Amino acid sequence: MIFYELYLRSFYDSNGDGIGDFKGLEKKLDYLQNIGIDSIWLLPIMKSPAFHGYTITDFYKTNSLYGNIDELKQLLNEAHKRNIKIVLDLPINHVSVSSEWFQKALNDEKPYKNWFIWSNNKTNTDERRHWGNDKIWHKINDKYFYGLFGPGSPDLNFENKELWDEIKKILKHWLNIGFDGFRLDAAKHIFDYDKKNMKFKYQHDKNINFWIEMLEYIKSIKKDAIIISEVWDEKEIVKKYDGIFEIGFNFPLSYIIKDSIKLNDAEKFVKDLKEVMPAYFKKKSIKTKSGNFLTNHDMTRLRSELKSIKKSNFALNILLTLPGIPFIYYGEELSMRGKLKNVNFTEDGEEPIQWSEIGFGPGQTEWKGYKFNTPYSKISVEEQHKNPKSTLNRVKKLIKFRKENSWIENSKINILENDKNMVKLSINNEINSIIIHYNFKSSKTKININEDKILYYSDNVKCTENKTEIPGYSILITKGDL
Ligand code: ACG
Repeated sequence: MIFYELYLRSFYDSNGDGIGDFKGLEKKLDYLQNIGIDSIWLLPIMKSPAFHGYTITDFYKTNSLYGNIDELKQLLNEAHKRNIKIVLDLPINHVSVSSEWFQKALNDEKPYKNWFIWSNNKTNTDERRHWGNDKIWHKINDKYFYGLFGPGSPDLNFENKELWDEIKKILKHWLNIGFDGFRLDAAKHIFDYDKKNMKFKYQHDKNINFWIEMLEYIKSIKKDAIIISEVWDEKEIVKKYDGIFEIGFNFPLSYIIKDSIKLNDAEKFVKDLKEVMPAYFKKKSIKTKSGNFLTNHDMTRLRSELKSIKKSNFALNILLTLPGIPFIYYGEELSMRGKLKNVNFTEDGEEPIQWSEIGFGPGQTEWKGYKFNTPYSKISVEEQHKNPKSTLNRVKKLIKFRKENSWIENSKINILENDKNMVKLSINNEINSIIIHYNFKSSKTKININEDKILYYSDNVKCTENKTEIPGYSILITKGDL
């Protein structure tokens, strides 16, 4: 599986309003197929007043700017014809403040009033979020409500079992429309408020109980549904959720890859890799697959984070050669730029994909102006198609290799050699083996390898007798021995 995280608004516009839509994506499925993508994580597309779609006003409707249910069904159909699966992002931890549910709750209407969390005399309404220091209690009329992600998104109160049934209805609704699974937003936040002591507190056991029941329900409707969880935390917390979901985003890994490249430190890479992908170093079976990624829509884009195209291409090489499930954030295949001021302000990492060199034209989305990816800056699909050395063509070549060796997804890692600059590791299953050399240095390095053993390289290598020269920030893959 090769996943592509896709933000519809910035993808392809079919009706000239400058906003990407279902029909537009349908037109561009061939683009994704051509790169080798076989699975899409679609960021929220339900009715929402927010550009990001994470604050929902109606869980059963689509955002009309994106199209109607029939257009969505047709998109799913066309994707399935091409063997592309589409997984829906599902933010159920909270709703939009302007949703009917919350508006009715404000009027004390039942059952909605009990679907939210209200302050009482024990509440410290000045309590702050443990990251970013934002307020978590918000005043509306004469009441305070709990909204961990801000004043626009009151949290739902999952102590109330009625809501569990409502969520099941929502799950069924979207599965019946044809989605292949869900990306479960904010999975560690379902129970993050201790109502007894009126204090913020993660209750991981309760979260896990909730998700187990939801997952059983999903599987009873669609046996092979793909479930991906978002638990953004330290590895100790992520571990608590191991075995619950089929795929779990590996946040620690995303930092490790980027940091080791920044520091040119192959030793750090190896040491940390063993800690964040432990199941891939041991003989035992893997319970939750590692969802590998470099950045997502909540982060500064890869190219801006690493500040060099050589380094960001190297990171993509690592991403696509490790076991687990790789996720490419849209635009990463074009080295798009985007620097986030903070996690509450994600627009800067969600600029329109540029289809043509001039940055405007049919299909181009224009809902926001270019700040980081200006026309003629060589990030358009048109330009990159033409250039064999472009990131787009590199990614295509890399995915081709990955797909020809799809066994890598469920394989094991074995470190063979490692120093400050180089890692030599083998990737194996019972019947296959390859050896990967990662050069974390900016300059070339020589290794003892015969040309006839080479299977893949990211940048031209030079072979003389038994020696091969690998350029800086590049990889070389050779045949392994079982
Ligand atoms: C998801 C979506 C995001 C969305 C929401 C809300 C949730 O991807 O786009 O916001 O529907 C937290 C949550 C995540 C959440 C992000 C944005 N992402 O856990 O579910 O915020 C720390 C915290 C994390 C926190 C992270 C944010 O522990 O919980 O994520 O900071 O930066 C090390 C540590 C790790 C630490 C990191 C970073 O890795 O191990 O613990 O994480 O460093 O310091 C959207 C919009 C928002 C809007 C909301 C309603 O984007 O603007 O408010 O919807």
